[in-house]
Amino acid sequence: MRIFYITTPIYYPNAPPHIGHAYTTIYADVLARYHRLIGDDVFFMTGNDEHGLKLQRVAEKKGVHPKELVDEMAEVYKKYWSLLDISYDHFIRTTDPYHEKVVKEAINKLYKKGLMYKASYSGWYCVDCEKFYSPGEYIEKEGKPYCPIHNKPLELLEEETYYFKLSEFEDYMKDVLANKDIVYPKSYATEILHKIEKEGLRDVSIARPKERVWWGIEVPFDKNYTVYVWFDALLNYVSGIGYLEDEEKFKKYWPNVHHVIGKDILWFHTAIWFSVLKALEIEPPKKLLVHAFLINRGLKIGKSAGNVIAIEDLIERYQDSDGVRYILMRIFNMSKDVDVTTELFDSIYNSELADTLGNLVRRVGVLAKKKLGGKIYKREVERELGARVEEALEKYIKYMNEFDVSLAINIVMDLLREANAYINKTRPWEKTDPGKELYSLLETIRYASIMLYPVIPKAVHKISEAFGFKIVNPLETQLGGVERYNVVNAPILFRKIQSKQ
Ligand code: ME8
Repeated sequence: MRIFYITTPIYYPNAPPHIGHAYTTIYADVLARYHRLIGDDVFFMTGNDEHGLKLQRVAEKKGVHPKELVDEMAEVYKKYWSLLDISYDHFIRTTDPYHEKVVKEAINKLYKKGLMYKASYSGWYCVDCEKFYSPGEYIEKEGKPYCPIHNKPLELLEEETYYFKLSEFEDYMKDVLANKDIVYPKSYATEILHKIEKEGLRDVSIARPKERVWWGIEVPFDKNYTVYVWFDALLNYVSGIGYLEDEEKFKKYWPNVHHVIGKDILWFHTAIWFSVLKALEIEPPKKLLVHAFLINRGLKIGKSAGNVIAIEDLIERYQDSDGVRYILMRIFNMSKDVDVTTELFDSIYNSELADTLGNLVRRVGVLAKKKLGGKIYKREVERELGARVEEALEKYIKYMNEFDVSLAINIVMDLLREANAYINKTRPWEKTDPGKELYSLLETIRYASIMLYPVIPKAVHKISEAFGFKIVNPLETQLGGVERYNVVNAPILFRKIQSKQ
């Protein structure tokens, strides 16, 4: 059995998740569901990044203890993920005791290896990114340094801290980025490689004085410091599968880890994460899947830009999680930012889910009941349509294995369009026994449904119940594999959206 471990970033619970977080999490969920469908042993992990100055400040502003805030927000995140039908196996929180233990042990290991030292640090900090910016990285406004992502003034910090000797990993990082096929799409690896070639790898501060940032994991060898939130957070990917606790579990999943992230956190997930792993004598991840941004009015969608689109509004507009999941996966783009507009979303929903899939299922369901009383026995599948099905499956598997969900979806949509054209051409409603046509169409719908299952699980369950087939591993079924369909109803899966807003 193949093993597939997939992670999302762990999100800052300073606010509820929005469409951008949904974009990443749904993508990871689709890959997790696909791998379960083809029989893999899957472990899918998401969670929250609960320490650090950002959370400390939000809690202070609200007048609550940060732990109270993050406890409450963990439930909020879980609620949203359940609304979106996210099938995670584990929800990790960086305040979980087993995680805190791993962070302390890991930092001790680095200290003992001589990979850390104490020195003073001064630099410009963005609290929203939880990151220092060096000159050349930040933008300037009226002579003042600003965060290029959040467009907010940076804060100047000067303090004694502990450094991690990142510079020692420069050659290692260059080699990994140039020669190992980890980062996908490859252009992101090239981008980081060029940055390292240009600027080198500088040591990074991985501790904060407690008097300033008290909301964090205490540095085990100096109680006046807390661990830098990014160092804490990255380790979730190993603590969540039993690192230093359950060696068997860790050994099983780690060699098969796939991290999904947005491009904003690429530096942390390459230069820093791969180096920390190397320092801990752990192999780099198998794959780092990086996607571009959802943007709105030219800006990355986010709380600070004030252009957030709420998940509940999307679910309401597209009636259920399936509509939202489908739209976001249909536009999913790893390399290019995608502009989010209601017109685009409505048109995908209407033309593909309502008019193409929904319409086909409804028409075939109605015909099957009317013409043959819902009982459609096995016939020879019409050759041309059957060939299209097999071709589509082959391409779908190829794209899904290459993590290209949107291309895989397009393949299925093309197949469904062919099936609609086939009905129009063969006119089964005019025949006394349209058994062959309907069986061919039902087989096409069965295959298309199974292929769409990772994206729209609820709708596919409805189809499978209405028509009487099982959602099985698409690699282990065959055309003509159903002896008899028992069509009990003709569901209306997606109601069209009429109004324009
Ligand atoms: O960075 N378009 O958490 P975060 C696409 N805690 N994706 C978007 C997006 C947008 N407009 N906005 C957010 C953190 N995302 C750290 C991670 S991991 C060890 C620690 C998604 O809450 C995208 O996946 O700021 C991005 O990388 C992530 O949310 C950032 O979430």
